[in-house]
Amino acid sequence: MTKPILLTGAAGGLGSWLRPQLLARYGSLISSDVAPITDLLPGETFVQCDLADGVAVERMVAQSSAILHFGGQSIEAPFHRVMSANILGTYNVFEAAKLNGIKRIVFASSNHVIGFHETSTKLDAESVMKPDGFYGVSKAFGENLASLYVDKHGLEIACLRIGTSIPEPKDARHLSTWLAYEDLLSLLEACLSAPKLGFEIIYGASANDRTWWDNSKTKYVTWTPKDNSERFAATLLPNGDQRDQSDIAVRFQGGPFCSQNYDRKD
Ligand code: 15L
Repeated sequence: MTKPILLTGAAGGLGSWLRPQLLARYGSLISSDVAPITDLLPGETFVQCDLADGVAVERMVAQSSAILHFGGQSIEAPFHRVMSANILGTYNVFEAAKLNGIKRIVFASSNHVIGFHETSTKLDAESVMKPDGFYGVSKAFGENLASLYVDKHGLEIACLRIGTSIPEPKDARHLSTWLAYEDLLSLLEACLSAPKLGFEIIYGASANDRTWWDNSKTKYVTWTPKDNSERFAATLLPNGDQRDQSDIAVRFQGGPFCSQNYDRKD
């Protein structure tokens, strides 16, 4: 019998929505988080695990066939917090996969890897990284670590630069960054079912009219998002976009992550 897929970060916002969806599609799932999950579903196994604990991560990863790595710190935080949850945590997950012969990983990276690009710039998979905080740097580390594990150890890793995955866009920036939950799910399915996957970078956003991101350079995964944030535009911006375009949180793609602790003077 094939081993189940492992979902790290299963108690988080995206993890909680994904659990029943993944169970419906794949029949079984190992859900892991540092926080408890008490409403287990049929076919689901819960492993409480701190990703910074390499021994525990290895034990857990050994039970799985593929990994959806959504665990860790999901917003900006002091460096040491980000370091243990995301830098050490992601190393532990990838290393455990290597040791256990697990090839396929989907890594929940973030748009904050490229947050300091201006919103007037269109980006693709080859655009340079411009992280907008320690969190963005940790995701950039995860992407580089993925590249290493693919090139040196033959793993197959898709890095999803997720925009804003929430039920509905809530502000003007989200009209560019929104990833509808159903599109996230179809993206995960596309990554898991691609016949071959090497190192892949994919921007995780719906088919938004106002997107800044272009996925035409993806090599292995075929994915067509269906939703489009534009249907919320009239409600969110009844008088058009009146934001001050020189505001740091408006000027750069990472939005409020860019303006947080920003003290550059020139
Ligand atoms: C992220 O990476 C965060 O995990 C999420 O909470 C949002 O802030 C999102 O980026 C965003 O940029 O909107």
